[in-house]
Amino acid sequence: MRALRCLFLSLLFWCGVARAVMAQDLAGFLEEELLNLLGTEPDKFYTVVTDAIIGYGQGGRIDRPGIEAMIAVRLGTLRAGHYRRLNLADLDNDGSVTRSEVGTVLPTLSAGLRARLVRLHRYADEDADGTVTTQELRGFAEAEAVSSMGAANIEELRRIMLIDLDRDGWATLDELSELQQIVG
Ligand SMILES: [Ca+2]
Ligand SMILES: [Ca+2]
Repeated sequence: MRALRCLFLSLLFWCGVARAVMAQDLAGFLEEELLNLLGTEPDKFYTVVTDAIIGYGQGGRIDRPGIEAMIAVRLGTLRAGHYRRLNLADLDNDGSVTRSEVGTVLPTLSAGLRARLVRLHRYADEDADGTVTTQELRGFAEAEAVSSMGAANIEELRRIMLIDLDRDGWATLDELSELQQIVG
């Protein structure tokens, strides 16, 4: 009986050692970049990862193409909004917004929106020829979308893949829990 108890205790001890070694290996496995990322605001990053996996992943996991798709969807929504802010003045629907079209629309807008439309038109008209071409409008919408979403936030979304501890190409909720246990 005593021998059995010893065996049991010794098993418990070695299981503990094995777990500690595994945790250490995993911690060593974590890239410095990830630790830096977690260092400042780990909870914020955990939320970003959870939202991404639940919102855009499948079966509790997400891969690199899934993350790129998520970024594209978010940017697309923002781009459409910014595009619309200027495109509402494309009265002849030819894809370009001229200064004269803006002038026609202005009286129908509130004072705040009038100033905004003029400002946006001037800003989007890259070559300052008075017409915002389709190309200029698209460039403007894209730049505004990236700026709204924040280049740093986009990069943070791409860094979600750093939690892929077993390097199988999927960032999973299980790996996130594992990471939370190691890092705290
Ligand atoms: Ca037009
Ligand atoms: Ca132009």
